[in-house]
Amino acid sequence: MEDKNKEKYDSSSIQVLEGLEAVRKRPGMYIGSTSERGLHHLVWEIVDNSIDEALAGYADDIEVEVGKNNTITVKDDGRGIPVEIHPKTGKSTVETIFTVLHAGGKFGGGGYKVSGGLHGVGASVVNALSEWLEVRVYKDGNVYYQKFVNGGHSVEPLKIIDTCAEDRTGTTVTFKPDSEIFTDTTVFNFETLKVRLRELAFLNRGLRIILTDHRHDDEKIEFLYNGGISEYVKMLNENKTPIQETIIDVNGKDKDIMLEVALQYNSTYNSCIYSFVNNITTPDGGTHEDGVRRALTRILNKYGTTSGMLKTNDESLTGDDVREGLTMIISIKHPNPQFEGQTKTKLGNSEVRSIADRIFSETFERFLMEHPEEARIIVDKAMTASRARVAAKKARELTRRKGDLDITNFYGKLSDCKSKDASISEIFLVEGDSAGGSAIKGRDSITQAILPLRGKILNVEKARLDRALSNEEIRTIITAFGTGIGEEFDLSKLRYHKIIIMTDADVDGSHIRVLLLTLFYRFFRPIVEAGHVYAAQPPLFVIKHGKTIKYVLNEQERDEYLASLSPNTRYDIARMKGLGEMDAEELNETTMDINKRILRQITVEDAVSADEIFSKLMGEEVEPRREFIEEHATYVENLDI
Ligand code: TTJ
Repeated sequence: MEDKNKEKYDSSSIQVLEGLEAVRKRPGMYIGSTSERGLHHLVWEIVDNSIDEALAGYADDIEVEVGKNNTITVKDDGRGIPVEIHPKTGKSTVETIFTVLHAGGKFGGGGYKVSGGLHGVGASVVNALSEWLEVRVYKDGNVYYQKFVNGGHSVEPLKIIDTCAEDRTGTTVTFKPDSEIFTDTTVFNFETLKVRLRELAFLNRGLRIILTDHRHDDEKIEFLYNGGISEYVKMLNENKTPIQETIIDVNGKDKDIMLEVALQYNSTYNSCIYSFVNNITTPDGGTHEDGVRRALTRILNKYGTTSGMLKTNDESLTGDDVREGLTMIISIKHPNPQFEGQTKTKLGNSEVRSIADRIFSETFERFLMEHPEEARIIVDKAMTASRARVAAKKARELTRRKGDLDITNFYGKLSDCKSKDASISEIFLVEGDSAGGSAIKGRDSITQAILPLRGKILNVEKARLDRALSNEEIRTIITAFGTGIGEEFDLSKLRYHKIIIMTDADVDGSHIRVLLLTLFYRFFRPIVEAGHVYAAQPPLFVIKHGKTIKYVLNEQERDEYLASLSPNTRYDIARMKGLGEMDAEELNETTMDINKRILRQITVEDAVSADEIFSKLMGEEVEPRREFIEEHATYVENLDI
């Protein structure tokens, strides 16, 4: 009897090993690659089984441990893999799962399987690619045990090796990846494990996942998020400034399909949307993401219109408009997901689109109705994005159209340089007509172009960026640069490699600088990044000393210069009132002459600060704006002193 069983066991083992040998021959087919990524894939394959048990409602805790020797142990408190003989293989279900290819799902008890793309190939693939693997199942007061070596060869059948508490259940698997397969590395990356396990905890509200690294002082991290994906959004917005208090949380179900969405707007201009299907990330989106995006745009337009914020003449908000500053997680659980595309990372099930749309729009619309203050902030943000988009389009059209009128106007304003060599050409953006006049007289006309900006027109205190873009002066700037704007932007067409902002060192000058930097940051960022933007540094004081005239940039220089003079030879110090006060010679001498002037190169950080300041300055209320300007006057001054 015993012998006969053993024979049967051996013959079916041979077939099984042929299957596992195929995995070892072409591991890439099963786990994508044998690089570090493939190595970690083994962990996900095993963890997915425990997650499935948790999703089915039978496990609460999952532990992942990295052993000193780069082994991995995954432990759960679920029902434990069935230990009975499986009718199809004549072996225990445990052994079947670890040795028969694609056996995973078939032995499950229904529910949502983590499967799709490369995932879900199962525990047998991990076994095939391991030097050794041990499994322990705890149930009925027994500890069942089986060990496999050299790519899935069982040492002996599943057997009871110990007793345990009657009520203890669960599965524990330990494996050591085979260094003959993973030739790049067999070292696990703690950060990689941490990020994905944390993500799994976010995606599965209430699930506790503990990660321990025995290689490094037994470092231990526990992930448990009762708030689920809304805690994920909170983390993603941690280093940003949310513009609304609430993290909007949507939860709904349609037949077997469950949808969860969490979102919150922040003050940036980017959107950060992550979507998942059965815990698997779908970087190419798909029908779940389409449905939610569509609903978001539609509902915000509807709310904008009914609340009266969007006027009949206003353009509708586009998808891009409503996604500016949006952080959003979309997670669906689907019993039968169909993945599309080259990399199988896009959800294809067409019924999901309308289900996601309906569930999301119902809750989101109710949220807006019940939180009018937050609704106003969101719609307002999207409307600002919309205006900027419309203005950018207008500006694009303007720079594209070489209409006669514009050109006449253009050359009326710009005193261009004679050189056509951009690398030696400079353009000075000069505050005020009178300083502009002096600059034109004092320049080197071969290499220096002058564009006077009229302070009054440019008074940015009230000008929002979109209105600023319809401003003549700014349109002239855009035309002068020659690069185009937005999608048509081409840095190689830049006509001047130095763009020099020349404004007074006072509050008005600061305003103009802030507006210009914001404009550059939003519409010509590569110009800033490439280091083409500079601030001129006009002197703040003039000191007359006998026949000598000395210009100094700031108080410190003034004091140092004065200290260098003998006390009885000091006389006549004057504070420069502004650029307009200097004649052509003075302006050339102090601010423009390449051999004498000091320029400050504007960095992206300067432009970012300017953008932040500008955003604050955009507010409708006059008083807070004034306060802000006064409060930050020194800072704004520091921008180029
Ligand atoms: C399947 O349905 C019947 C009761 O047991 C269910 C089951 O297999 N649960 C289960 C499997 N819990 N945990 C696992 C599991 C855990 C690890 C770490 C590895 C594998 C391959 C399975």
